[in-house]
Amino acid sequence: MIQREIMTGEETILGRPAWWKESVVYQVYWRSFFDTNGDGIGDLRGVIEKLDYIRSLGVDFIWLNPFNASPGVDNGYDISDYYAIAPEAGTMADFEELVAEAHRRGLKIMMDIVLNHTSDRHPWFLESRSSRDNPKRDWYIWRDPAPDGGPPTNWRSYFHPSCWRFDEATGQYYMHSFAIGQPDLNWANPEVRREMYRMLRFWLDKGVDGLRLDALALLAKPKTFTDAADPYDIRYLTHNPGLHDYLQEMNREVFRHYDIMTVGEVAFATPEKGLLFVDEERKELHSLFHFEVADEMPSWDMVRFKRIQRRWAEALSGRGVMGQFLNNHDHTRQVSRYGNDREFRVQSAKLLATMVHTLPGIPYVYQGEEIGMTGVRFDSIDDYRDVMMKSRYEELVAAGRDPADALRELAPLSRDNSRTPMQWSAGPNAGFTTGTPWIRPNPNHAVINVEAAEADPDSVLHYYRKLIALRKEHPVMVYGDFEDISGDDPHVYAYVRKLGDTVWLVVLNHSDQSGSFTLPAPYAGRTMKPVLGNYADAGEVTHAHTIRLRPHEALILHCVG
Ligand code: ISL
Ligand code: CA
Repeated sequence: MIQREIMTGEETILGRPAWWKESVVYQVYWRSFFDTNGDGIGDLRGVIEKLDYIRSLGVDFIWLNPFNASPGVDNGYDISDYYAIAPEAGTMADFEELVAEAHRRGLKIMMDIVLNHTSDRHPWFLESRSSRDNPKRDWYIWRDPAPDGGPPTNWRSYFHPSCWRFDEATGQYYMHSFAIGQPDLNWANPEVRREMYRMLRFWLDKGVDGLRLDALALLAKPKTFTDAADPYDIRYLTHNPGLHDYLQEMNREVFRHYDIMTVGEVAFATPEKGLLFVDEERKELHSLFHFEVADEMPSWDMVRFKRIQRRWAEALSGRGVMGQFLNNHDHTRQVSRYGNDREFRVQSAKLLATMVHTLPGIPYVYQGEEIGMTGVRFDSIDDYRDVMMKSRYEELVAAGRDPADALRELAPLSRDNSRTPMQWSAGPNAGFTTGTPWIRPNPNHAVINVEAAEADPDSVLHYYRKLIALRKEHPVMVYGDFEDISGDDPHVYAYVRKLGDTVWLVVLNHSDQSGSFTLPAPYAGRTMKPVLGNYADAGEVTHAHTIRLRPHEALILHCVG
């Protein structure tokens, strides 16, 4: 907890102080984290065994990707029983032990809740599809075929050319915004909403401390089911009328009765739309992830990134909170996608971390990011596992694309880049499993692994620990206001965080070349002490007007004079 005395009444960028605003979240994709029973799949007992490691990072929350019963069409985001644990993840006793053991270490557990759809094997859907007049028919989205017998609209799904699947038995189509095995729930039906709130309370009553709410922007469906002008621009599936009524009801029925943190996964959120989810006055969510970077900025573009950060800081300032992240289980590893994972991998990984942890918002660390893990390039589609990757590959090849060409195009942004096993050691299967891993490890686990990082004082891992520890003692990182003082410089990102009389300057040289930054007034000529730097010899800056920067150099400076 950050000391309070300096916070009373001060206007801060994250608004009034709250414990959850001071959090750092570590995302555990448990099926790739650590396998304890040799079946080649990570499990909850594996998370239990690694709790001391997670604790050693200094993080507050563990975000677990879904572990409910699921046929695994979309690696657990297709749930067939919200009240059961997937057998490959473990048992309810394992989950309860994980919560207890995490709490014993001062760690909180954030569950990943899939509200928009279930598995097509869920009993609710089996009932719904059994007949047109089944009481659960209206729990899902069913429509008659179009006049030509085809799908009701031309809408695509995230994974397939159409979001409609014809059901022979009842002669109607059902809607699936994602995989065919993920039928969308009908949130306009109060029975569905009531049941989902009951499910949330079940898990919160077990001691869950946070909720990551999956695909939240899709809960409300378009008012009219008519063809989209551009079926590829799937914005029409998101931010439809009624969405905020559902979230305000969810807050009234569930969230406000627990001392938790919620974070919404909100695709296609702009700062203006995002504020509607997290404005504290509106009592919906505590925080959100937007995707203006991860979904809409395919490769690094510093100027675009700066503008996105400025717009979000201005829109949310003092009113709402966002999560800061550059990768997760859906988005390839940040040092490969947005940094330099070759000759400057270590410095680049540290620079990106410094940026995520010093920009306004709650920082998220995706497993393996803390040791600078990189994306992967498998040379056969058979080595990939992700339903999104495989269905897009099939679509391209069916359209006549050369298979090798299709693979080359899809590989860089494949979600499997982030799903290869956590690299614990240089040993077999990266120390992840004694069995056959469900997905091949990245061959570079021979050099990039936790064991090697622990032994190397200059490793990315030790840097993450220092960076996260800073947050616990310096409220300026959490609550300080934010001013970008580097304009549209395409390589150097420099911004000020200020809280009371504490002034920090963060200077980042996102480039393979050396660079420099000329300090604008009133910082020119000041004396600045290094708080943290990613080159061992980061020195004091005295009466400087220009700061010289090495390739991918990151500096956090405290203005003292
Ligand atoms: O990966 C994306 C597209 O680039 C994201 O937009 C993502 O697909 C979308 O925001 C929803 O993701 C979530 O729901 C999906 C699941 O496949 C993802 O793993 C999950 O993060 C369906 O449940
Ligand atoms: Ca296992």
